[in-house]
Amino acid sequence: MGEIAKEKLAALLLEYPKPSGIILGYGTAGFRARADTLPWIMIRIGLLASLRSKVKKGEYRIFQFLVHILNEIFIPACIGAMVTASHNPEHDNGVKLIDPFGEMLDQSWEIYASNLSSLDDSIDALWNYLEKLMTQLNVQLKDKATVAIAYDTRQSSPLLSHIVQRAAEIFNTNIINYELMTTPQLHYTVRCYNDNELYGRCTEMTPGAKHLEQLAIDAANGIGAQKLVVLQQRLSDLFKIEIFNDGTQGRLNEKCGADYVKLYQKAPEGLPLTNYPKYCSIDGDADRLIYYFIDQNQHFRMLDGDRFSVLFASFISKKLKEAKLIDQVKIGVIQTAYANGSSTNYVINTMNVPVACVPTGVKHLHHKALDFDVGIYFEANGHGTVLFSDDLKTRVKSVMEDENRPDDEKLAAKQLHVFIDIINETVGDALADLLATEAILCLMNLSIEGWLDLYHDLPQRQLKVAVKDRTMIQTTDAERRCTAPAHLQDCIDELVSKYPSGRSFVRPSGTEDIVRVYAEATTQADADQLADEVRKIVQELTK
Ligand code: 16G
Ligand code: ZN
Repeated sequence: MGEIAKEKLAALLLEYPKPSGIILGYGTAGFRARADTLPWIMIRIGLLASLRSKVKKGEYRIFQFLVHILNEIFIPACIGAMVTASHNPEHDNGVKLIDPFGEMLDQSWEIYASNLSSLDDSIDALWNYLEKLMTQLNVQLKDKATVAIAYDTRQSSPLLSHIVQRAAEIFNTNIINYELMTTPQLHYTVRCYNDNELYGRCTEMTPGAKHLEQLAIDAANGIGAQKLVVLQQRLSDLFKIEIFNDGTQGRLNEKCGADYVKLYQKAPEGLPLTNYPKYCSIDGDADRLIYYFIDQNQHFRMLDGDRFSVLFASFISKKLKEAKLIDQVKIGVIQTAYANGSSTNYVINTMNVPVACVPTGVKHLHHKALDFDVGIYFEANGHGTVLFSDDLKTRVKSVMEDENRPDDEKLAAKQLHVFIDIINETVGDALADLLATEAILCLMNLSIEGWLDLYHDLPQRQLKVAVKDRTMIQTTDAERRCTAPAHLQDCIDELVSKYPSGRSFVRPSGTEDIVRVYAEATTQADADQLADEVRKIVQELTK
């Protein structure tokens, strides 16, 4: 078996050779680069997905004991491989692996991904590494594996995912090809598969008899558009949605999508700001969501990730109180340094909910959210979700079903139960978040203006700084403070102290070869100036 597999792999390497001099690390978003430079890495990711599945065999199967009795101990856990470059331009692509619980690939495996990536096309060297890795992981080529593959609407995606499939198949892998899916859908699907569908099935919600307000959605010309059409039809009696940038004309993520709206703080092209009470944008693989509307003064107003945290946390606390569950529940909001200071202040001081700050990157937020019974996390870019502990889920259900409880307590528990059902706990999911948001606005009788008015953002500015070597910048305290180069933090502190409510931090980007500067203050002019002063000092100290 080994010889044949080795030959097949050698042939695949010849077919999709690694360009010379290319270096690609498995970062926060998996592997990501220009699509035409990626085929070779798909071979490595296919192999790795297969190994990961072999290692995780049966571990997450409920009824494992039955499986055992049936002598099928080698049922592998399903690993996901998602081919997408999310909000990045159409010409980029990427791939990332999804672990059995629907979460991102365990950090301890990122190094194997990067090691495989660093090896060139020499079949002997690669084979050698794979054999060593298999010994270390205690798995064999003949062990079965299951890999679920899906991809976004990029032109390059079918070929790239096909390479993942062919590589994985060399390692005795059963492939489930879901073809076109959003990233969160694949996360959720992997989780359901591994839990024998006990975790959930794809469900939608019905918040009550009330009609929801109309919503215009910019689908970034991505995969979300196709999935939104299904929602649109299923929800047509309850909720009228209009889909723009549905992929029939414009290009993926080009002047549209959540990232564009967030970055430029303006409406996307291809979506007319006409008479809709509210609008939203998702990104190319539908895991980010940003809302906006035009206010009475004809100003563009945006609601980003921080706003979802506040809305979701308000709703959940309210329902927990109504269901008389709040006292026993540890609830927390998880943010990054990019969260607007006003949102942090509101959550802590008005809502009395603790806030944890973690480094940028979904995996950090997700991990921290597991510390709570209700862990609400969002990055300012609109990626986020809510995690509920099993214990709380059980308690919510028991209140809902307790005949001795008053009706209002049971109703609140039921609403929480529905919320838990809607939300995609495996990862931030623009479509699930959108449904949850609409349901909450309706149930709390809150308009989009009312939602925006909960607190007032501090003006902020973000800048990119090109430096010789971005790793010169080192940070601590969830990226809020610098430890290197020397004196940088002292200089930032001094600059910040000159501005009322000033705050600023710098961090090396994990996705681009630049350093990012963030500043906020009480006026836009101050925020701009502070950001610029910090930029200068970064340039000075990294020369
Ligand atoms: C990646 C991360 C995102 C983070 C961004 C930061 C995931 C799935 N995505 O896109 O969470 O906000 O990187 O980029 O983790 P930066 O390091 O370039 O600022
Ligand atoms: Zn995305």
